[in-house]
Amino acid sequence: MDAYCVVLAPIYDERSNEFCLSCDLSQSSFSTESASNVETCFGYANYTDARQCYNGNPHGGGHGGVGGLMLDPIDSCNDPLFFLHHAYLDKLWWEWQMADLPRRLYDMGGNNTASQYILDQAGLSQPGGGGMFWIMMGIRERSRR
Ligand SMILES: [Cu+2]
Repeated sequence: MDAYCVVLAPIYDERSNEFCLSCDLSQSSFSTESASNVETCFGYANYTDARQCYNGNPHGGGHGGVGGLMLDPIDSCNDPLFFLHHAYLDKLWWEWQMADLPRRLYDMGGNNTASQYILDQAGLSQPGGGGMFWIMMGIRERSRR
């Protein structure tokens, strides 16, 4: 298969000077976004269970179904499909909240940080370890160049 590069904008990327869109469509991953899975998530009554369900599938199914750049936990936001996918997840989330207002607006639980896997990919540590401060300082330094 030929590889094509779509350069969206001149952005800084430590791994290369060119940032390419890529995909590797997977029907099996897309199928995890089925209506029945979405209904299963909608059926959870508390934030912790619903969040875990939505985050697994349909969230993971959208990333995995497109593949390529959308699988990158840090850079997937550079793919325009990321915003289409996450706008849909926001819609699903709002529908879940509206099913039991106002209780679901304030229901919280679990971690309020990214998973350790995501933090590892970004070179970050859990908050409280001082790592975030130095990462933020690095971003600030980078933006001055
Ligand atoms: Cu996502």
